[in-house]
Amino acid sequence: MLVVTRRMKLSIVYLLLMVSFVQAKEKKLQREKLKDIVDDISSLINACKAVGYVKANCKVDSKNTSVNRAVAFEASLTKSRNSFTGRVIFGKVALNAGHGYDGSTGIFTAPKTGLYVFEWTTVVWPGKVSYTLLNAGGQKRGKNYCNDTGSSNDSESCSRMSVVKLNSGEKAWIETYSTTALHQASSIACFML
Ligand SMILES: [Ca+2]
Repeated sequence: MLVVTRRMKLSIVYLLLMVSFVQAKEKKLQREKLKDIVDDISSLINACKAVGYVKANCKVDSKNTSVNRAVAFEASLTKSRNSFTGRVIFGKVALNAGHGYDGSTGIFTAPKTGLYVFEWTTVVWPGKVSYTLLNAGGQKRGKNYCNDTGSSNDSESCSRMSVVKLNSGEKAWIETYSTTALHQASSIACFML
């Protein structure tokens, strides 16, 4: 029969203490390693923020992609128009990111404050002239004059780009400044910088 002596008991207790001490030390080391890794990542993110590589944080929000944040539209005429004045309604809408453009009125309403780049191309056929400008936030900007009354029997295509600052809710559209004819190939594109 095994006789457990006092000395043996002490040895077992000592052994158990040693084992748990080593385990605890290992756990502490693992924690420290993990902390080092987290610290490294944090300092990397802070460095990226400092140089502007990361804007706010590293969270990936699937609903906050650049396409979903973008404000941009593109549209063209649904039919040619001869001898008219007033707002030009580009009714055939190909893109309307941010839902700022209304194809039934031709009016763009800025969904947020910022700089907007407008480009519109007017096409006129022989003997015709178009006079258009960008009305942005109540200001008349960027005249686009297109004239095909010369001797060459072709059409003309005239483009104009204009950059404007619009506050959220301000409106912009293309309008005529004299009697105008526009071929249905005429179009507009706009994006927020
Ligand atoms: Ca011509």
